[in-house]
Amino acid sequence: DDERGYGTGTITKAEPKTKKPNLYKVLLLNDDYTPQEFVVWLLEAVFNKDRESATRIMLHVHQTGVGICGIYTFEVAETKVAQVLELARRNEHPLQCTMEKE
Ligand code: TYC
Repeated sequence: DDERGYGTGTITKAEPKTKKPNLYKVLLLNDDYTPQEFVVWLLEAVFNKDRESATRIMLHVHQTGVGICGIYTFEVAETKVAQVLELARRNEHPLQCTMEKE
């Protein structure tokens, strides 16, 4: 728009921004060695789950092999996967975590 002159500006209308971000599921994988309590603690610490949801997700992974911890934009999902792998590594657990486009 031209705010300096009269009648020379182009009239524009802002369209609402409707572009949706790509979303990614963060998946936790089962293994035979990581303690159940560590997985519950991690779901609380990294994914902001309460104890009840964390326990439900952990048991689902334990029983089926894989489960969804949450759905996030790319950078948030990447950060959470990295946090899980670093915490698992620091505690010498083989816990695996990955992300998958929705
Ligand atoms: N299967 C593990 C055990 O019996 C518990 C576990 C649950 C491990 C979920 C990983 O993502 C996982 N100690």
